[in-house]
Amino acid sequence: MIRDQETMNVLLDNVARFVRDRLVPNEERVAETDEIPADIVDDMKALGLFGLTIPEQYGGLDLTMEEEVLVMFEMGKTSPAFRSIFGTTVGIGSQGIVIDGTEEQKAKWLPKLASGDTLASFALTEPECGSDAAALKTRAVRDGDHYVVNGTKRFITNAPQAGIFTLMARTNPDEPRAAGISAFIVDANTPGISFGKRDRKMGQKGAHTCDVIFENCRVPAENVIGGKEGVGFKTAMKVLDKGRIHIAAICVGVAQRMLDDALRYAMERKQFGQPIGEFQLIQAMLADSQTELYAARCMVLDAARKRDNGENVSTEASCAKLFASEMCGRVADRAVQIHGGAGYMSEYGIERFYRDVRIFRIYEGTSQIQQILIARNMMRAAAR
Ligand code: COS
Repeated sequence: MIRDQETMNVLLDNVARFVRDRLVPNEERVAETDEIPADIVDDMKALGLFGLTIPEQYGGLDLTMEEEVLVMFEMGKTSPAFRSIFGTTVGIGSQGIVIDGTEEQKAKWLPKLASGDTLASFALTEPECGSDAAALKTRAVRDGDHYVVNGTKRFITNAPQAGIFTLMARTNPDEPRAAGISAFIVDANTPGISFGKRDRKMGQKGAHTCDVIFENCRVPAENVIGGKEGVGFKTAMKVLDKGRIHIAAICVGVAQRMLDDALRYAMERKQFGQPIGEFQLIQAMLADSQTELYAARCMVLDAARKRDNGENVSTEASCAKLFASEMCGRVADRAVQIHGGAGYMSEYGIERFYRDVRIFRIYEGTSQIQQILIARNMMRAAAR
């Protein structure tokens, strides 16, 4: 749902200009230094990027899902690490509070997130629990008006910079699966939190992940999201339904960028006396990529509109994430192939995208988890 087309056009123009003029020229620098320059983060704050999805009354832009994916289609046209620095705050880090938080929790935390003064991270994954999220072991034991948290969270995006964590921990040890899990807002400065060393990753230099270790960390009981124990897994799943549409939109944006680069190269690069784009085998790769990209864009927009209509989009979110992330991987592969030897060389940038996009098929639920979710939802619907 687009609330006001004119305002939306201004926002999309601003984001497109920012991507073209500020981010694209800094892609290599970020890849080399593994840091996003502070002045770029300041510009992102000024543009309102940290508050895209936060309700207006708390200082955000309160974008609908359709508006959000349109912004992500633009944001995707540069290194995905740029999206990552604000992506956890507008996405999985904040949405637990937005969707299930109490009024007091929203008023206390959301304004700081919307301005970008505080970054939010999502702490679900653990060393022994990735796809099987309901098996998490981090414990939160009630002690007076606090909970004492112990456990380790793994591969947590933006953890080194985070001001708060949306933490999923087990409050009921007698409930070994989802019903024993609660969601918490945890201030990153709470004593008892320490960080592992920064992970060395295949791609997305500039986007940082690490372990977050909780040792007798005392979290106020008032920080249980929604004030209710035992529903934290559901909060996490609702957050991921939305997050998966967001990631699918980014996949569309990055695939568009890679295809634009491949098309330009195919029209410039000459072999056998003519631009390689004149050869039908190159054309097939361009056409297949364009077709799949179009399909993914349509799916993402449809899932977003359905969510805006208040429909349950668990299946659509998984379909969009599955198709768009796999499409993005295929487009990356073809873009490298069209570039030939140059595609393998760092200075052309396309090999960097090839590495950067590999994670899209893994995080916020692997392709295999999306397949399981889709099939399960189909069978449940058929049984009803
Ligand atoms: N919205 C609201 N509630 C949901 C939900 C959703 N999208 N999905 C599940 N739930 C509820 C279920 O209804 C169930 O509640 P009831 O017992 O009251 O009916 C509860 O949550 C448990 O759900 P389920 O039984 O489906 O849990 P499972 O352990 O079988 O599996 C999967 C859940 C595999 C889908 C889940 O663990 C998952 O998404 N794993 C991937 C995790 C992930 O994406 N990690 C990435 C880390 S973040 S970068």
